[in-house]
Amino acid sequence: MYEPKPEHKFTFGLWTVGSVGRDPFGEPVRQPLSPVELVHLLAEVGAYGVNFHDNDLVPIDATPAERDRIVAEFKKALAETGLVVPMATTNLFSDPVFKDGAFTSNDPRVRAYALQKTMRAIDLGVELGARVYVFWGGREGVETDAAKDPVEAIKRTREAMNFLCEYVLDQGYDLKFALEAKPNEPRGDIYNATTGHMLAFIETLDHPEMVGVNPEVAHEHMAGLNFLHAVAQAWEAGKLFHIDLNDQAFGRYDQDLRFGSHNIKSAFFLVKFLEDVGYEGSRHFDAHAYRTEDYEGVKDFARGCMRTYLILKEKAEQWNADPEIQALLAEINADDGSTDAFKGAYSAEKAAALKAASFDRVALGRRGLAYERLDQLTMEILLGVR
Ligand code: DIG
Ligand code: MN
Ligand code: MN
Repeated sequence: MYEPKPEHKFTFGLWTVGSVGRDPFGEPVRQPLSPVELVHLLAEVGAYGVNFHDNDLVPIDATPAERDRIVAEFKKALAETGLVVPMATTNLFSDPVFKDGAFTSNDPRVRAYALQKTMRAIDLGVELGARVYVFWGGREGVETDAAKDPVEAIKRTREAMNFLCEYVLDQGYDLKFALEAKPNEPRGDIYNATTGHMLAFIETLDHPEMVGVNPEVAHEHMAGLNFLHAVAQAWEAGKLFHIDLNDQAFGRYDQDLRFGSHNIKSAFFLVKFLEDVGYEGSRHFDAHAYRTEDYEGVKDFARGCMRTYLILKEKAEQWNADPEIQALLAEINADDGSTDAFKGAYSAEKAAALKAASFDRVALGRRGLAYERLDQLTMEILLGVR
């Protein structure tokens, strides 16, 4: 029961199970594992795929010969384990050169270097089979708005994304871009702070059809938002190109907790949505184990992400099949047909008929909607007593 299989498309970044447990107030607690060792660890726990930032795999100062050796060894581990690489991304946030951002840096040389680094990282990702390329602008922000004009920052980001879309087209790569929002941390405020901001920004690009979003649970929660609503809006717009699953207490720093370990109810409605709509992308866990853990604990973390997803998937099937829940939903959404004449596209006749129509406002306001019963039934499924 709840054993991960390839068709579940569970993926992890090298940086997730490879996290050595460093935090702003503490040194690493785990010895680093090589990308090859991490691929074997992910295979052992039953993952489908592995993702990476360029420098998770190839150190930023590696020579071309070292790069080729590392890539060859990584490919060998992928072949041995059967793991695939659905997504790749660029580290444009760790090296000091990006301390004031990459694409939005005030230094044009840094902006140019960021483009060069990203093109090379895209080449590497495509070489390893990636079809989705994530952009998380962790340093694209400010601590003081004295430093940068936010309009200029938007224009620089747009220029970079347009350039890179043209690069992908020029190279003939089968690659889609997924933009990941976060409201803050490590910068005081990060531009394009939520998935909603990203959806608006995408429409201003030269090739919006190539660009979607990669919403992350923790990041929308940090903004105090309902993650399901962000995902649903992205899906409805045809822009849910990838997703970062984890968990997060509201009002905290980016915890990147094991999926479903903090907000079971919101995780349930998210899994139900992804399964109900037939989302076919990766279920990517951008999370890491508690700093207290050794590598056996890291495996527990990875297994827990996948098990919880599968348990909630089964709960969603139970919810969809529950006769009392379905009867309540039918009652709640009943339509007596009395407004059919007003539905659909506007017409002057419809407007005139609607303006002349009469409604029993008081009676409509008195109607009880049974959401308490509906939610209690949901909770009882989640609590395992139904
Ligand atoms: C952080 O949430 C970011 C980075 O880990 C990475 O660039 C992206 C990919 O999932 N998520
Ligand atoms: Mn995060
Ligand atoms: Mn993420």
